[in-house]
Amino acid sequence: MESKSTITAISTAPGTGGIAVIRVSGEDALSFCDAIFRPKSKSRNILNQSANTVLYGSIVNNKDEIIDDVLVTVFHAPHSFTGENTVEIACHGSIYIQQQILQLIIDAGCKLAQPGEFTQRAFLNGKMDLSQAEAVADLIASNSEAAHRMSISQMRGGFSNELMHLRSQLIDFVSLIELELDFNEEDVEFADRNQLKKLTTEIEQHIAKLADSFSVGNALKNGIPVALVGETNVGKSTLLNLLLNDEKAIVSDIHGTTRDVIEDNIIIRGLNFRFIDTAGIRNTTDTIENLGIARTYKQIEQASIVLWLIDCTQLTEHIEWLTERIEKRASGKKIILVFNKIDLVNKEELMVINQIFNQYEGDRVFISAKNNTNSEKLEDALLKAAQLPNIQPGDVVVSNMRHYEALQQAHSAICRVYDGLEAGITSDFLSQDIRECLHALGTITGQVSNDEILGNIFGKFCIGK
Ligand SMILES: Nc1nc2c(ncn2[C@@H]2O[C@H](COP(=O)(O)OP(=O)(O)OP(=O)(O)O)[C@@H](O)[C@H]2O)c(=O)[nH]1
Ligand SMILES: [Mg+2]
Repeated sequence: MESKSTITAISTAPGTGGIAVIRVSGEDALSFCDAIFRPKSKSRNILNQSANTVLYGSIVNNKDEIIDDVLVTVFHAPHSFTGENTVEIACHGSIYIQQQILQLIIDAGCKLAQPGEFTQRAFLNGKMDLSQAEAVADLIASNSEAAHRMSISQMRGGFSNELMHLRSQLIDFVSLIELELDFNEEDVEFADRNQLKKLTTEIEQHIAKLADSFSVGNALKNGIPVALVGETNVGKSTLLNLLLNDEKAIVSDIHGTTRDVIEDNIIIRGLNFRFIDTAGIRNTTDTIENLGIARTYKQIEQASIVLWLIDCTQLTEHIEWLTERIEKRASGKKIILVFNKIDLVNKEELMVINQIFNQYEGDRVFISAKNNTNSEKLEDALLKAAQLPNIQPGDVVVSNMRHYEALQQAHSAICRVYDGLEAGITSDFLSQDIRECLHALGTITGQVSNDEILGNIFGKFCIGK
């Protein structure tokens, strides 16, 4: 990447809006913008404007025609998001105006920014570390209170501070161990092994706690996976459509309508759930349907919550057969029994079907997916089953797979250090494992990175971010 070149992009969402913002960053940002800007007050221009202030004027083309009246905000390096000279032009949000202004800036010699290039520059210029830069993307994508809290805490450096603390402990540790290497001949031990074991345990626990938070972080970010399962025709797809408020899945009274997995996210009372409709479980010789049922089993295994739907009008004769198939795969997960089609049965019939599942302890809800009866109760049960800790502002929760994998590597390295101390291995081997732990943690914050890693991370951003 040529970090010296000046880049530009429309930073607001594509399309028409009240206003749009075009960002220009790099050494020549001020002069490129000054060339197309006519200030309202003749005595002022972008070049002599003080930093962090706003200037009112017009953007004009090379025929001196006015394109739009705009506000420009001027930032001087290093006090900007990217750490470079930056101008943000706020114009009226017509797509035509945005494109015209962008074109004029490019004609002045500016380059169109690559996806994520502004944030990448912020990282390369030391304005933030890699995990904070990644949090910018998460913050933009956050669609629930919890996801927002996680990403804002990460962007503001909550996670980075914890990693910095761990790294400094490890660096002290490794320096001490490596000092011993210098006196190898004399067989000295500067560092008290018991104290080192204590420190290693502390570091190990800290890393484990961060890694463990991923299950919560991942669920909050990508949605808590909820599988809708049961026999054919019990109303799984009807319930999915009701929850999503969309005719996403085909509903019919033909048994075995759904063959494939159909899924979508929905926020319920601030929590992100991922609902997964599946093929109904039954004994069938249909090859395609059996492939679908195999997928259902896989979804049960991957879900956190299983909604087991039962048709109140059809007392299944294969309860044991079915129970075995669902329970075997759902062990350790929250199962909610959902008795559907209560509009078709009376109270006595409902009691009978309820009793059939008496031996069953899980939560139960009685609904009519077709008539939207008791969906609030189902939501209550889902929220109770989700049992995610309440994320408080400032809590550090790992939600990024790359960070999680790095933490796992760091964890196994620090465990090796502990085992090494127990076994009394020599300092050179200890130092190798501590350095590996440091390396893994360094990949999260970007102290250790390469173009491939950066390309992977920033390539997934949108242009203009
Ligand atoms: N009366 C009534 N009918 C319902 C209710 N829920 C679903 N149905 C009907 O039951 C039939 C089957 O519904 P689906 O949602 O396709 O059932 P499914 O469980 O997805 O079935 P498969 O995809 O075949 O496994 C349809 O005719 C629905 O209209 C309900 O609460 N009350
Ligand atoms: Mg279906």
